Amino acid sequence: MSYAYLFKYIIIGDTGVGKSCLLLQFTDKRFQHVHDLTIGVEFGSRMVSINDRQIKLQIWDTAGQESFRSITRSYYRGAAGALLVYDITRRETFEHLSSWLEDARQHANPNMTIMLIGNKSDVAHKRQVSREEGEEFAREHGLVFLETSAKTSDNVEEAFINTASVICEKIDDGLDVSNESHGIKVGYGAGGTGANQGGFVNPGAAPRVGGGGGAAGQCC
Ligand SMILES: Nc1nc2c(ncn2[C@@H]2O[C@H](COP(=O)(O)OP(=O)(O)OP(=O)(O)O)[C@@H](O)[C@H]2O)c(=O)[nH]1
Ligand SMILES: [Mg+2]
Repeated sequence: MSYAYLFKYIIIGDTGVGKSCLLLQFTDKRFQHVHDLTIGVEFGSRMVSINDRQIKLQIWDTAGQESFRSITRSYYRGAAGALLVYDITRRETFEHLSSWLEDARQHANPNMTIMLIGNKSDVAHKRQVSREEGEEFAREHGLVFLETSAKTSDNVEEAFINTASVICEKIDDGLDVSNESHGIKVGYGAGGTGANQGGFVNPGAAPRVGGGGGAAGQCC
């Protein structure tokens, strides 16, 4: 299936916050109850439509465990968007956000759009971080913010699609799409491969995205 643009995303945040479940809900509309610890990095992709333009999202789901942190860092390069996820029922995952942001600022390109996500909104009775605190953190650090539930799918579409809309706005404002470090590839007819794909990637093999030809134009 052809696409106008491909955007590369990464999903980051502490182990167990629901990164893989968010991806699974977005690509397959399924929820997984067990914590199937991500080893290294996994990926999925899906087409979305933003103002009638087909955008392919290529999403890299990273391992939150500390021991994988150096591998995760190698995936920031060339990402157009990041979902930075914490668990609203575990305060320490919110407290670690600054350290994740520091990594992102150090290793990602400065134009990367970061969406802050407070996940597990369905278990509000165990909430340890208020919505207001999430909003405040996002405001302070210039991030977009949403609370989601990978279980009920609440706001999951919005998290991925709103991030793409912000990237589209940046393209319309003149972001250089020919610079592969921006994590954007210009489509070329039937170059896309369709929705709902996933797979496992050798943790040692850093992805290479971008460098696509074609004229830059209005995105959305
Ligand atoms: N109630 C509820 N549970 C969730 C939600 N999202 C994830 N979980 C559960 O949280 C646990 C961890 O989810 P994962 O998606 O595997 O977490 P992860 O962030 O990918 O963890 P790592 O791969 O170790 O970094 C699993 O038991 C999920 O079922 C949610 O929105 N609501
Ligand atoms: Mg995972």
